[in-house]
Amino acid sequence: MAFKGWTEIIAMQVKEYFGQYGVSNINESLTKKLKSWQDVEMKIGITGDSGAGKSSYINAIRGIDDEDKEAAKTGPRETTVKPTSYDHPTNPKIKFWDLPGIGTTNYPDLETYCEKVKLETYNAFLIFTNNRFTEIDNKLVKKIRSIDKRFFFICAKIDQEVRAEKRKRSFNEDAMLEEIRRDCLKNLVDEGSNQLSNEQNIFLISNHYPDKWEFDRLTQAILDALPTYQRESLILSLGILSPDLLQRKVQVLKRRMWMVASLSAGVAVVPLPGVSAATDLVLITREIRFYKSQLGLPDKGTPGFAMLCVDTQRQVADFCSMVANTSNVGVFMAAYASQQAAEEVTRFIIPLVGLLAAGAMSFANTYLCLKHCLEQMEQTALLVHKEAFQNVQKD
Ligand SMILES: Nc1nc2c(ncn2[C@@H]2O[C@H](COP(=O)(O)OP(=O)(O)O)[C@@H](O)[C@H]2O)c(=O)[nH]1
Ligand SMILES: [Mg+2]
Repeated sequence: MAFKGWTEIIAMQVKEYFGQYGVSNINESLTKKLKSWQDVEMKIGITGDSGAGKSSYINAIRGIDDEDKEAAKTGPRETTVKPTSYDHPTNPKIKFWDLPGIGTTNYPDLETYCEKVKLETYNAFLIFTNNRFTEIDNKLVKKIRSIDKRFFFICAKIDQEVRAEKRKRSFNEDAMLEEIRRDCLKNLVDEGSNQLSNEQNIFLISNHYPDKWEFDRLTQAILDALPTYQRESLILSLGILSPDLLQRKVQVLKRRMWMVASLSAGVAVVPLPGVSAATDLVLITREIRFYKSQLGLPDKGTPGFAMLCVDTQRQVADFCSMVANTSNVGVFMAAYASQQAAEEVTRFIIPLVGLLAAGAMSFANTYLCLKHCLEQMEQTALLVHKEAFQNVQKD
């Protein structure tokens, strides 16, 4: 049966949740859970050589320009003298901490550094280098490892190095990157010459070209280093930078669907004459708008929209008009509500949560509508990303 795979998945998610929390105050607790990604706190510590591109990285990952009012100050002579935190633009609970380098006046040695910076309060560390990792970096890594935190080594400004080397007739980019990686690795050793890290933890990036080299691999690695709840929160907080991240967003959004569907079913259980259908649509419209912003579909009239080809513009415009008001979402829902599919889902849901039985049809239809909509939006978002990427390449 075509629906079996995913109906079983929702069935499991619903069962687990209801098993754990019961069904009392279900509306309140699900509404809270849907918003909870914004409440997860996280601190990413960014440290290393001055001028190595730390502040520029913070701006790049936050998706803002170096010259924005909110941006971390960057420049050849701009040095961070005390730890400064930068909020994520869409989620202020996520903080990137621009930490001063060890060996600067206020932090002459590792001991003073650890005491003032309080390493244990961070979730992960990024260590930037100008050209090679030094003994002090290695001591810091040992310390970070001893408190069981994850760390990544970053060589930024790869664009600069590639540009400089390109002048040579024998230039081979892959060989050059491999050599930089090997050189970094050679210096990442403790006093007993034991390797402190492997190649996987070294990232060659450019803050000025985040869609090239290993910027995206670094984003994925940071996400993978976090516990699930922090990972999901960060995935939803990041702007779209790559197809991989887009797919991760879709996965996280899919895991929310049953909650939205349960809320819509909950409304149906307590019928408020003339209100329940409208309330459902408000909830669903809000969620579909969330998909649209999460997947980075541009609004009509924006420069991002203008750059797309005509066919993609048409697809994006269709989504824009759909989410413009609840009645358009209602029309969309009516078109995709499938009796057969809904009955299929309903059969799974009723035995699981008796209280939801009366709203099981509403659950199924909401779920199917959201699923269909997200899948369509994902396809369009991939096109948008591809075309935006092609435009960057042309620059
Ligand atoms: N070409 C290039 N320049 C960069 C890159 N990252 C930073 N820079 C430049 O390097 C200088 C120092 O960067 P900044 O982020 O302030 O370094 P920080 O001291 O480690 O915070 C600035 O002029 C940046 O514009 C990069 O990836 N590529
Ligand atoms: Mg700086």
